[in-house]
Amino acid sequence: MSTTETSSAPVHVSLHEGVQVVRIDNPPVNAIGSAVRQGLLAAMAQADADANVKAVLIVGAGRAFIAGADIREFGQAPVPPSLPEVCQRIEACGKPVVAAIHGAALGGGLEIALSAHYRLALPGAQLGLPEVLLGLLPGSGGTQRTPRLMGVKAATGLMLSGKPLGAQAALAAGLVDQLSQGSDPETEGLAYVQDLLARQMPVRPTSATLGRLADKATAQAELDALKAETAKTSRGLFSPMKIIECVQAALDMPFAQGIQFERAQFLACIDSPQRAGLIHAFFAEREVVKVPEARAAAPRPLSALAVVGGGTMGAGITVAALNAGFPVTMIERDAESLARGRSHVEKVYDGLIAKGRMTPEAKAATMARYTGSTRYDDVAPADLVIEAVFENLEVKQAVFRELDRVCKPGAVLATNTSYLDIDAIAAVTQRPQDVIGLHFFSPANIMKLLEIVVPSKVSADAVATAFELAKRLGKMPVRAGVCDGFIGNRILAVYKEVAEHMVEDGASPYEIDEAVRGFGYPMGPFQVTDLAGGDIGWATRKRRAATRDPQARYVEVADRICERGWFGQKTGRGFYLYPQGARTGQPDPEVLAIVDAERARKGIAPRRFTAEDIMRRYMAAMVNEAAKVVEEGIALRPLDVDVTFLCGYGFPRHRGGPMKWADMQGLDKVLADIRAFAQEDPRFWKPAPLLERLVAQGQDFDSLNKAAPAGR
Ligand code: 3H9
Repeated sequence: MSTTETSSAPVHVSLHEGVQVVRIDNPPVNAIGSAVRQGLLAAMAQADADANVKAVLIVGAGRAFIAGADIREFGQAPVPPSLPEVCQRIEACGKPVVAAIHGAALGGGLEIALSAHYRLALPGAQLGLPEVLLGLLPGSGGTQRTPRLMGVKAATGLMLSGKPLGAQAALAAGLVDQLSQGSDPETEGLAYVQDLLARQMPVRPTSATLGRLADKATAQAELDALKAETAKTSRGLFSPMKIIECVQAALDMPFAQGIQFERAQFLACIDSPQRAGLIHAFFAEREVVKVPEARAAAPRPLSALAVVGGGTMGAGITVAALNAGFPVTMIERDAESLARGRSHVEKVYDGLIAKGRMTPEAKAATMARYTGSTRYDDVAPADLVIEAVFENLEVKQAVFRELDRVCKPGAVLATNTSYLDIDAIAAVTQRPQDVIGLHFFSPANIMKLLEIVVPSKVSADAVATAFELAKRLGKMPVRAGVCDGFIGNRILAVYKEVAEHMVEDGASPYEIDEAVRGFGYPMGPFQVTDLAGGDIGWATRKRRAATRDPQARYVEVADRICERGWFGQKTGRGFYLYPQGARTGQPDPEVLAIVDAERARKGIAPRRFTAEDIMRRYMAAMVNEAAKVVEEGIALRPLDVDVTFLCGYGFPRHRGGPMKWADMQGLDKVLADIRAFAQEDPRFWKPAPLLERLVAQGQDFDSLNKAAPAGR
């Protein structure tokens, strides 16, 4: 029974039979902003001062315990008290403090729970330290308390992976003391506190014991192994090694000193550009779904899907849809093609079974949702149809005429195209309001990005349905306007071109790939060409040859390579050599000879490019085209470009995306580079008017993210 209630939102305090309940109520996820910190400090002072209080229970209101520090505050002037101070104060309370955890207890949220003396987890609790994903480390005692509670290996694993543990796993790991079955954290927590009081359980600060660090030799050996592994796997990331250093401090230093060390490392992470990039990525991925159409209209019903085409893309899309629980009808033109389509789908599941990641029973249950057909009429029940046939306008138009004939009214008709004019596809139907582009990336069952391409006549609820589909498929949707290549491939074409210019001017493809990897990409552009197959780009170049500006610079190195039948990995050589089916290529002297011959033919005297020279040109080309894409409204905001490149093109996440990268460089610097490069080739290097305008106004791309787009 509550006797007193002090409500200083967002922290509410009430007394229940000697137990002071401290309820954090800061929707949506109880992030710890300054008001929460102040409220918690006051609540702990009250608990110590009030003789009626025998114990304290901390709970979260709504769907989570606490999702962590308020990320929006990072990078701004700190407002006291700090979270480490609050955690110290909780642990220093003279009466037993208990945390009852439901939903997310992440980052600083878990650190609050770890500062309590006892922890109870409810079903569905998620306990984790995901700071590393934001370029940070647990900065409120997490690096010092988790090793004491869980041991070095498990604690460091929790911090380096950022992956949360469920209630049961957290209990097994020593992170919580007790599980309960109920759903209300306050009721469950109160029962647990009363039980602790009845058993006269004492105040139990984690900082007062060495816990699982007591066996120092074992702990050090575990940490040494993790350190060696992290040095190899952290690929230029700043915070993973800092986490290791903090755990070392937990081993070497008394608790209070360890906390000071942790604080210094945390602040170093806060100051790092990686933190800025990763936090930008976090918010960009949440903003990107906020598009005018999804706000204006509700999605249409979405329960049955159909996919036209059983090739690589069609099969990948089918797998993605089956995995999401949809029944899927695959349409192919004849029995043989259909059998091939089905086998493409089954191959994915058989691969998983071979790796022990799926059971044959699970495959059978998934395939039970699959239906194959050679008759268009069988798509009639589908709420959404995705066409994934050959990338050719006439072929796709023919499919859409059929779909228009057979689909039920209100079905969304989507085309999976990378380049084609979706307005021209919609125009062959009587229902252009239902026609949309869904550009999946290969392999479609794996790649996160989904460009939702919005032609001129599509209705808002069809767009909202596409966003709903992306959510159900677990994809990251980005809204794109219609143009050649949409957001991603249009920009890619331009920076790929600059890479080719640099090859002709003196950099080898290998130097370029190395510079791009050094920047943080998993692969360079020529490795990607070899992986995708050089013939694909070659076909596009041949198709466009007639319409290419004869004055524009055109590098023929890739054509010379393709003319020899060297299409990359699948043919054993491309820009690289792949002896005996090797997956990693070796530099090929014959390719360098081709490059030399092309330079000689054009009378180009090669010059040296450093990795920095390469990246400045590569990024300037990317950012300049991206600015044009934003200005033309092809991308709604700069953040949409960032998400496209982070989720679909391997752009290093810690750099936040190309637009964030440009902001962090300074747009004036990027523009100065573009103007300098324009001295050599003014046709290629035309500064984007948006970039010029932002520089003139002293603004950055992020200022456009903050300005609400139309309809918001
Ligand atoms: C930390 O704790 C540092 C400490 O160690 C040391 C400090 C000294 N802050 O994801 P959702 C917003 S670092 C501010 O769509 P879900 C989010 O932007 C932090 N805002 O929901 C969104 O806003 P909007 C360590 C936050 O159900 C809304 O909440 N913690 C925060 O799919 C809903 O989010 C983390 O890294 C935050 N901490 O997933 C956890 N968290 O509605 C980060 C969320 O305006 N959070 N928002 O778009 C998550 O992983 C997920 O949000 C969570 C819920 C799993 C909690």
